[in-house]
Amino acid sequence: AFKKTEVAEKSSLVPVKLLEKSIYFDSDIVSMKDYISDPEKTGIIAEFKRKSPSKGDINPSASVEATSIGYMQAGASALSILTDQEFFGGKNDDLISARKFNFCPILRKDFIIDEYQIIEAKSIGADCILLIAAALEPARLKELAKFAKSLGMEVLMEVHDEEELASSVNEFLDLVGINNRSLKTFDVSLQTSYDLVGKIPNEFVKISESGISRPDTLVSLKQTGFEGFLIGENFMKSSRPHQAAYN
Ligand code: IGP
Repeated sequence: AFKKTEVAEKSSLVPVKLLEKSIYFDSDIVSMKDYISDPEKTGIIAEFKRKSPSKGDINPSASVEATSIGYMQAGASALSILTDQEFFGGKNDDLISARKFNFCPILRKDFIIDEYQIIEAKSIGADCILLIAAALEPARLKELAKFAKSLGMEVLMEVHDEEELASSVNEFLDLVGINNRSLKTFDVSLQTSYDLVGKIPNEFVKISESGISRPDTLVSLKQTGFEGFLIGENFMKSSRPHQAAYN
């Protein structure tokens, strides 16, 4: 099952055998699917990122501890922690820190293309991984989703158009996210969510991602059938991101 992970043995990456010794590796996850579909909760997945390719620096000195604890106190249902260094200024230690201080579902937000990254995600305490349809062949996406499920994790698949949704949907997913931001042009249009929500099969929890900045937007997305709302920049651009989440 770990066929693609031999690369780890040859490089500076932590060997799989060590990752599997992490206390989180054999622990049960906290279900993002359950938390997001709980009608008593807000459905907000609050994201921690220091910068982004579309905006550059957003909040380079933000503290992941204060922000993640504050997000949860403000009523978020789950956390999304960027671990990609190059484009988002994140690191695995950010997720490890968020995990230490919060009992809630945590999404590892990164560009996952290999089983190794899924083992790593589990070992640092993530509950859910992101798979981006635009970055993976449908058959490969399904293989990675199946692998994540075999480790007891949940899977959020992200799509940006109807074609990606139709070709990549598979039985190993838990949540389907509609990204309102095009990864090619960075243009944001909430219309993407309104257009695609009805096309997501009902067995998946429906998430609207990116460009959400107003309470009334959230209300109307909810009315069209979304249960989860992934919000990053709008919170992170504040000097105290968790206080922005209160408002
Ligand atoms: C959050 P925003 O506009 O609220 O900061 O968006 C999230 O949707 C965005 O960060 C995101 C993302 C991604 C980041 C969506 N898909 C894939 C990295 C990789």
